[in-house]
Amino acid sequence: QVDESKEVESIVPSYACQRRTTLENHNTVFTDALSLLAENAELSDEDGRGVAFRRAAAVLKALHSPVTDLLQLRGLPCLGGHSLRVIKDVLENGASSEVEFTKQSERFKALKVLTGIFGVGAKTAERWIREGIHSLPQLQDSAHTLNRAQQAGLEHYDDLNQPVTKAEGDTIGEIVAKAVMSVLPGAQMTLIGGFRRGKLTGHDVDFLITHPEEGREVGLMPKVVSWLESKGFLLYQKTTRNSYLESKDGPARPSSNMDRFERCFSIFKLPEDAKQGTKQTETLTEDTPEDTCSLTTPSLVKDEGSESTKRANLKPWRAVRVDLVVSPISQFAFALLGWTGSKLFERELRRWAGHEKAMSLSSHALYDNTQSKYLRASSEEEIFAHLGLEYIPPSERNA
Ligand code: DCP
Ligand code: MG
Repeated sequence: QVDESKEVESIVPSYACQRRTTLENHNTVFTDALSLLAENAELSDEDGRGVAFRRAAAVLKALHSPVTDLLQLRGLPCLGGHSLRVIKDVLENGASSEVEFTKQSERFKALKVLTGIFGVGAKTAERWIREGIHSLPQLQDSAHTLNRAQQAGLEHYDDLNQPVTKAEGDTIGEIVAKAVMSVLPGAQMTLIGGFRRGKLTGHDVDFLITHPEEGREVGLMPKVVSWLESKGFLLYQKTTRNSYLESKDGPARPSSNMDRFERCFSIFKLPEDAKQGTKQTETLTEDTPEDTCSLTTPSLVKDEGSESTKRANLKPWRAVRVDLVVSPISQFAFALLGWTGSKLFERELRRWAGHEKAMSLSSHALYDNTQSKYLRASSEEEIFAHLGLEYIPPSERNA
């Protein structure tokens, strides 16, 4: 029996970054349940519990067949008592009573609605709920002043809560690529996040921009943003600076060199016609959709993101969350690995590095604490090799 469990464990190693997890999930009934409990824990400021559920779900995602009996789970890592109870409940009753209870709870529903607003995190939602705010109309009627991000989030609530398709992501990619090439010929842009892992939909579109010549990327982000803004493609943007500067003899710490812009959180205005195909994008890129602004219906939130409301809007564009990241070429491989995800895969990579290799991994660098030095890499493959891990391609990082 000992041998048997050893065998199972060798099939499913305990760190998600040691496993190949494709999008083909044979156990969605269990992973959906565990993910919902993870989400509820994260929204309730219980990150430890959240991670435990995420890890359990990830183990089931890595299995090659559906679980039909608890005995099949013997020897598998990361399945704690709580997760096993949930799985057992689903096996025996078709659903988990805890999950059903959570889904129905006013608190969870309110947390979901409020954190569904771009710019609203769990803490803010929690504060509002304590004041009796459970819905968007209640929030609008309240005296709360929303920040710029939250205002934009509220205004585009329905669009931003509708999944982004790969086709929409590709169209946005063409527009961003055009912006990048216009302001810095020779710069390179890569699709990152869920779409790089092969997902068909996502909550946003993520891009990484660099230039093969170190330093040429400095100042690039504001130029890209200005270009997009001048063409009317941005409904909202917030650019944050890169505060990272590698020091020769110590771990990464924030620098005073604040002239490298690094990240832009934006809400893109994607013309409907552009979604049809790539042909029309060209025209739309030249021809700003500025004049269509007036068709925005600010009443979206007041009631009812119902289908009929959406149809009645007839606005010829939709809002899409887009994240842009600029990295110097020397950090590109780390940025690429760090921004491809999944979130759990990233977390597990960093945990592996720290706990198993005495290294610190970030989206900027890999530091070896034993040798007291940074380990360079110009590809993801090299980083996996530094970490003593078998290379896992993006499509198999869907933990
Ligand atoms: N990321 C991270 N830590 C953060 C933000 C992002 O590790 N604080 C990484 C992991 C994510 C990737 O960046 O996979 C992109 O972030 P998203 O939130 O966009 O996640 P995905 O693209 O994976 O999911 P979705 O398809 O829903 O956009
Ligand atoms: Mg994403």
